[in-house]
Amino acid sequence: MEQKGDIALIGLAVMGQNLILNMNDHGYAVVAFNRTVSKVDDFLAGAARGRATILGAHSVEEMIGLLKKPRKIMLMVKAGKAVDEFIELLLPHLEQGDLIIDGGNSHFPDTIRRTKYLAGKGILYIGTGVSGGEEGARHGPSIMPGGNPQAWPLVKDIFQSIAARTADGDPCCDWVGEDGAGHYVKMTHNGIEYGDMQLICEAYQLMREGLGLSNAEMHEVFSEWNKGELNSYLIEITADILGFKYENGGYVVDKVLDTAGQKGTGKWTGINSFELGVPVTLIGEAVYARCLSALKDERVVASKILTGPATRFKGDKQAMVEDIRRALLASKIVSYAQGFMLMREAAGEYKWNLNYGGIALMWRGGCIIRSAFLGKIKQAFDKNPALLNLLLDDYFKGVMESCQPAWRRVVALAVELGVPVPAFATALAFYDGYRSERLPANLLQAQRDYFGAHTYERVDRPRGQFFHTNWTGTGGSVSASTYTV
Ligand code: 2AM
Repeated sequence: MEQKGDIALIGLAVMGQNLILNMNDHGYAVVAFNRTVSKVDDFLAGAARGRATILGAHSVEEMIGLLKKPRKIMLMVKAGKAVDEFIELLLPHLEQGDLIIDGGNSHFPDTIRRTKYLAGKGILYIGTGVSGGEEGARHGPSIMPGGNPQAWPLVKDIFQSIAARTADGDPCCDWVGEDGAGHYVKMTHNGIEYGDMQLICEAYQLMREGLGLSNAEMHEVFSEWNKGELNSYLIEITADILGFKYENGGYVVDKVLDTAGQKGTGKWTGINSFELGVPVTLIGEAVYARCLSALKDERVVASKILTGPATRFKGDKQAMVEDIRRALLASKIVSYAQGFMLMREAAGEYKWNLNYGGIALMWRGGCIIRSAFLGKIKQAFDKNPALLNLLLDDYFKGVMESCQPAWRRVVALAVELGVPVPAFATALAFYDGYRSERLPANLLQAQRDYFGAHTYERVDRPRGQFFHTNWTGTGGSVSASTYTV
């Protein structure tokens, strides 16, 4: 009997190829296809050489014929138009109950739209986040699938077998939720990744510019940090980078131009946080920090015109390095707290039933933000699935308390020295705002009522009753009734 594939994968760039090899290692027969068909033969003769259960297809028809039913077809193509185009190419060949999976970095509204569109045609759809880069795809990524719930049993075994595993053996893959939930959680993951990277960069900048530490010294510091609470992939690679030299000497990191690129997932997280009204300030600052870094030419001009303080650090460097570690940890807790606040709001808005402990577990291994810390977040949500905010969990509250004095010293020092620490500072401002029973929004509401008769609620009256004051004696006592916040 002709060999048939358990699943097909379209898109033979490195991520696609590596996912195929990973699935094949776990005993699945995979059909490989690509828009540029020559890449199929290149793959079969190259990375897939000698693997009898990786089957090449040279047309959509051939690929369909090589699949067991119900057919499962995974797209690993460029996000956007390419996904819609492939869906249309596949549709005439599919039967009710077949499944299309999009494993690219699609924007979640597209995934919501596609899930609904295909459900109307009796075709199942999954949009899944896949994180971990090329290495992850090959040996164990974090996989965050969402879409049509009926589709999950069809690929659960495949996905969970190829995913990364935690030290306890749990797969870093579980069902996230309906329609766009998987891609939403992946987007939030990427936003948090932006935040984590920015925090590490601020710690580096403070140690370098503020304390005058060398790359070799910072390599040691990050290696040390990686042994404790901050243990994570990003701290680990930072230590590596700071120790990495060209063959003829000289540190690579010192030669890298200081302008950041971005592909847009951090920006999407920021935009969505505005839309949902959730103060995800740290990711926002991380995106803006990349934008500011990209203004290299302007900064070069400004650096010759604008001045800063002449202050030098004169204290105990070793003690300040420990303070910076604590500032990083506390800021990171705020960032994750904000990320989970965002997902909670999104779950309400888009009608998803998200499992927050499950999400922390999916991020625990395989992906770029993998860390020991996510194990603690998982524990917090296991203890209390309805936890209002991570900061209110006993463990995290304790860490915040022990880090707080150091965190304030670090932000104060950065301000004194003129070293920009937007993420450290915004995290601290959020913490102080979140723990404030009273904020100055009383004055803000008064201003709004003063110039626009937007009305205000009163501290001594039930919520929902609105008042207007005739502040100037000429504005009248009629409020602006059509205004909604
Ligand atoms: P290609 O090899 O034919 O360029 C990553 O770019 C993957 O997405 C590649 O497999 C690439 O196919 C595919 N891809 C990019 N744009 C595409 C499009 N518009 N239609 C189909 N596949 C596309």
